[in-house]
Amino acid sequence: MLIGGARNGNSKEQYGASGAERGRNNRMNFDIFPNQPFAFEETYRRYLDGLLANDRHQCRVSFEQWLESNAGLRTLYEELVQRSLYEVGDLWERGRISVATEHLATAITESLLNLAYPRLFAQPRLGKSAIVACVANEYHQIGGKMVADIFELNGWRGYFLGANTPLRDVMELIAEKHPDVVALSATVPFSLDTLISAVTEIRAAFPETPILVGGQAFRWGGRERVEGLPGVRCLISLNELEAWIKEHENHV
Ligand code: B12
Repeated sequence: MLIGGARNGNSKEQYGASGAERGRNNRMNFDIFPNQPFAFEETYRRYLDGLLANDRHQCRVSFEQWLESNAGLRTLYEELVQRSLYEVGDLWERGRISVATEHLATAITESLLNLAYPRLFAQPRLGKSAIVACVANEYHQIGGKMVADIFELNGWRGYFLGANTPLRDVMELIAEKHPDVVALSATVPFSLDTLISAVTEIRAAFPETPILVGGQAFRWGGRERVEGLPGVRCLISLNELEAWIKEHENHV
């Protein structure tokens, strides 16, 4: 289905497996819910169909059903939201859907993420906080928002600054809030240089504050550029992030 106006994408060679393939590879093993009658795969398919048909209502129904299944917010984020957007990106890259449909899919997704909001604060507050930002000129913000939400879900305060945040503003907020960690998100590979200079400057000004970096930019290489930097951890998934949070929740 080509609805028209598909943009030119980058070549497949540049980043290996297609979004759809990555989606399949990343798919959770639904056998971990042997007693659950909930049909995750069908729900995902209906959700994706809704996104591609610009049908917010259909998406909302599937999203709410998944939310009510109690499979957990991380699963909803990774297996419904992330997987469907990777598929949308893949279809766009192959010229199968228009820019308009891709933008609508993003807008629908962002509006539905708010439905998860009441779930974020079930845990007692731990008195810890994280500042989460997408680096300057990085306009992909959904992954970063999920990162901030995972902090909230685990009892931390997650200050999310959104897309394209100037470093100066991140630094000012760090000075004001004294967070326990700073997390930076980068999606497009050309954000990596900005990310690395941001990390270097934050580290110089706040040497005691750990820094997490992550996002799709690292799918295409670049981990080696950050892993040697003092106080910096590169985490790829929300699962790795939750493990990091658990490890640090008792640190003073
Ligand atoms: C929506 C979208 C946009 C929207 C973003 C709007 C918004 N509100 O966010 C807009 C239209 C702005 C956009 C623009 C562009 N886009 Co775009 N976009 C997408 C799309 C379809 C979805 C992005 C998304 O939200 N994914 C879902 C989230 C949940 O996944 P995620 O970001 O990976 O985050 C997860 C993890 O990575 C992790 N994570 C993320 N950050 C962090 C940080 C930490 C610390 C941790 C622990 C974890 C973590 O947590 C999340 C949950 O698991 C993707 C397709 C794709 N594969 O993602 C293309 C995609 C990313 N875009 C792409 C491109 C090329 C562009 C443009 C360059 C296009 C152009 N020519 O203008 C511009 C670049 C703009 C810029 N300067 O940033 C390519 C990038 C490929 C590449 N190698 O460069 C993709 C992959 C599409 C494709 N298949 O070709 N895009």
